[in-house]
Amino acid sequence: KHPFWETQPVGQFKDRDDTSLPEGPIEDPTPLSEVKPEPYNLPGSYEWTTCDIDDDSSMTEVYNLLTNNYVEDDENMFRFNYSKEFLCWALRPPGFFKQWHIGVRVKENKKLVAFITAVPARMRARDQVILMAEVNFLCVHKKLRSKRLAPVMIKEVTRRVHLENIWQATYTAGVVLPTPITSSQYWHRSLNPKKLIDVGFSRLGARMTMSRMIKLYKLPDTTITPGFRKMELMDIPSVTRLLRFYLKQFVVAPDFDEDDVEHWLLPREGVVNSFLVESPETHEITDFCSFYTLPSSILMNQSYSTLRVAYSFYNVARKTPLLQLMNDALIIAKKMDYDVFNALDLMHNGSFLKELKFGPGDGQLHYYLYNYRLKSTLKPSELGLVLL
Ligand code: YNC
Ligand code: MG
Repeated sequence: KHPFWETQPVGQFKDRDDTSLPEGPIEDPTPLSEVKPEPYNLPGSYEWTTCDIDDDSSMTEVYNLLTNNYVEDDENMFRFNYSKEFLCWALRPPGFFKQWHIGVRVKENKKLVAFITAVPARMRARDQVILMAEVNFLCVHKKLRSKRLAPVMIKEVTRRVHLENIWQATYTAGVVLPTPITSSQYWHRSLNPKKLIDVGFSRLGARMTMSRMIKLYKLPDTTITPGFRKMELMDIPSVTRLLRFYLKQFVVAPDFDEDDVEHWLLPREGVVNSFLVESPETHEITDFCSFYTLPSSILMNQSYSTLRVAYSFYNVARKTPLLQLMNDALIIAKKMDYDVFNALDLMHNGSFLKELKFGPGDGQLHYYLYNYRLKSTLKPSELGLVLL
């Protein structure tokens, strides 16, 4: 059923109920001298390329490939439209490797037709902290699908990760592969219900009118929590402490240090937004929330070409109730003119989704580990990881 994945060190469906298998790495590392030094073979008319994210013309090639060929919803109405600024952020975290930004070109005309990336990240699984690769942006041009190019790309990124002496990876996909560590669901909170209906993102339910709908999703103009403000450079130590403390409780979560927090959570216009609560009395940082910006192209609409979408990232409510903190995040997102706010049912998100009028989306996002076995499937609430 999965001729490629069955050959890989991942949890296999046949072993699902085998509780005798130990938790941890599936295969031991091999000496670096045994890692294949040259790239895998591609079909004759294609060649490998390393995409230089710093170079504007190669960035444009990557941007165009993804804009036209990356992930769509089941009905092919929307397609992710990661911005160049977002891609620069996602692909250049602390310690990134240029050679992990991998492209495939047509030899004859040098056209970029496929892409895959990895970035390093310290990940904790129970009490083990492991340096892993986060694999993302796997994309094959629409005209080259189903030719088994994806397995070659996955093997090549694996080889380049191994060359850095890294043997585990994490990734997410909308498709079921052997074997998810958890499966989560997206929930959507309308901010601009009229546009969402006009573009076919939402539908007016029975006994619902446009004006009732607009009223239902109305939000105040200003945030409610005293001391709620944008995160700044000086907040990095407090935010790191808050986040590290919070993420401890999950079975799998990133192990963020101050450099990671600076990279992943310091606000970047049009890419990532972070807010916190500074106690007006003690000036202590008590709570934190963040969301990233990932618009979707609207594929067939006369009036609109893009959906402005905010995605919940990491949120920590220590003093402010999470419900109130996330309501403030919605208020800010609405003011910033996002059309919809998305959140997965991970971490403690399940506790506010219904009350804050998020509705369940269709389709799931499956989380995977490469070369690391967990004894059992996690509940989404046991996972403390958001991938981009
Ligand atoms: C997928 N999303 O099952 P089997 S997510 C992983 N992730 O293999 P072909 C996938 N594997 O089942 P196509 C996958 N989708 O026969 C398919 N596969 O064992 C498997 N879509 O290959 C599939 N981006 O080349 C099958 O398929 C084999 O031409 C079939 O290409 C697939 O970034 C794809 O959804 C996804 O661009 C490239 O459909 C193409 O269809 C496409 O014949 C639109 O491939 C965009 C899209 C995927 C987004 C993502 C995470 C990727 C993770 C990859 C795995 C990383 C493993 C860890 C490596 C480092 C290890 C260390 C250390
Ligand atoms: Mg293919």
